[in-house]
Amino acid sequence: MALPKDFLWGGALAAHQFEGGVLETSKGLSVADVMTAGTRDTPRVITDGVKEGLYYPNHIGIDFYHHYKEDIALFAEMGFKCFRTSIAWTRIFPKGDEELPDEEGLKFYDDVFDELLKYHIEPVITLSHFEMPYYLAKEYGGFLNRKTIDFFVKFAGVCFERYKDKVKYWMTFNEINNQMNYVNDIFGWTNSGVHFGDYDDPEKAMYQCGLYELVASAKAVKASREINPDFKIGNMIAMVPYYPFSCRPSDQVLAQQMMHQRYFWSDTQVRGHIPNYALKMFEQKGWDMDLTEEDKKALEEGTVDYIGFSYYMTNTVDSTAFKDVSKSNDGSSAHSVDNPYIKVSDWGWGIDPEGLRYALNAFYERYEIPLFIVENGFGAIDIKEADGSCHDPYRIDYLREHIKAMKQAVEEDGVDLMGYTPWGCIDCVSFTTGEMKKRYGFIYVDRNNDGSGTLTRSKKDSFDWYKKVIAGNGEEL
Ligand code: P53
Repeated sequence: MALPKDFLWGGALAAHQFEGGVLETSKGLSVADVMTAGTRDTPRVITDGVKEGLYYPNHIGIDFYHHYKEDIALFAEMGFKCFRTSIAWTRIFPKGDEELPDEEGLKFYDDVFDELLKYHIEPVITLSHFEMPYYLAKEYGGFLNRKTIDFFVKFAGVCFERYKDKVKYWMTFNEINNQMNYVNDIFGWTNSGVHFGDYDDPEKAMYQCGLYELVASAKAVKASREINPDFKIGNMIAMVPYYPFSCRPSDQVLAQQMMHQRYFWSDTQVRGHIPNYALKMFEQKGWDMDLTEEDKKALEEGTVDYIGFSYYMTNTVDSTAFKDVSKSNDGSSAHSVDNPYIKVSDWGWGIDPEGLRYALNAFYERYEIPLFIVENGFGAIDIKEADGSCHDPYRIDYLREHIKAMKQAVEEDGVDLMGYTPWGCIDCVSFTTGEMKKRYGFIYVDRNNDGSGTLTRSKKDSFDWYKKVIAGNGEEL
């Protein structure tokens, strides 16, 4: 028993977290470019434009913009079969509503994809990974404005056309379900360019954005097939399964209901219509949502080929508990409690490898379409020694256990899995905190929270370990 021969081993990143090349290029500002750095306990601040004197870690990232050849050579050395990244929307349409795309931005991705293909590394591309144009957020109200559907579909179409012979694997919106936590401002901002708290009914605003984004996603899927029928195009869900805290029936029902926070999105994107539990909820709340007959037709015509998902942790819910989630970034809810059976990372994210087998089965039982684990990983504080080495056995342990669980799902449970791309394969800026010290990479980057450091790259112990894992197609862990 083994993984398929063509299993896509690789690594994942997102443009805004590692590219840099923000201020000195033709790139426009994205919603991520106006976010300052925070910590586990201090939220990142979203500023009104870029303010003098404040520090924005994404402006430099790890400067992949100028280091891409060196970085891709290191990915190739590990034996990557694929590399997942995003196309920064603002390199292609700096403001978002332009008539014509920007050639300098388009050329940058031609260069990156050519460099990957030189080593036979397949690009796996997310179209929108928390980096929509700031201008669209500010001037149009982001995805709460129906016009943004067309801006996105146009951007997607330009990418499909330009890169149709270089990129086969695509995803529409990264972790489209994050905004379900509409009380923590960064999720609505990065998913949709909206501050939900500004609206009388933030939950309704969130669902309206969600509907428009689902329509935009479906229209992009349909357009992609017309451009190249060989494309494989998926959605992307942050899969943080909810476990019931106990066998108390109300905990079971609660966990089942809460899973709608994940499934609302995948149900629509895989089945091509809004699930009945959501329609019933809109009706019960008395919400008159804007979803036309034409939109419904678009949803039906734009179902995805596969489900891409991130898996970092599970979350446990107790029907008798209640907590404030306005600062939580761990997929938790008002009913979340500690799970006594699992440990947590330094950032409070639960470490639950078996949960990955659970997540794979949950998706596969429900939809029976191919799955792709496009993020998984361990954010930790790493120490680079004086001799340049970095010993990260905790990361190797984390990944080994998750790969074992993934193999069980494939080899014993029959899940159809396309590949595995651990998150932040080279250190990058943390999304939720904006820190550099929350590191995920196999490759260490000398850059610190305050922006100091030489940007030099070096291999961690996990580099050689992962190289061996790929070479043995997951048999040598
Ligand atoms: P950082 C919550 C739960 C699962 C995945 O996060 C999540 C989140 C936060 O939304 O996000 C993904 O860097 C996201 C990446 C991000 C990665 O998790 O805060 O797709 O952009 O970097 C890790 O440790």
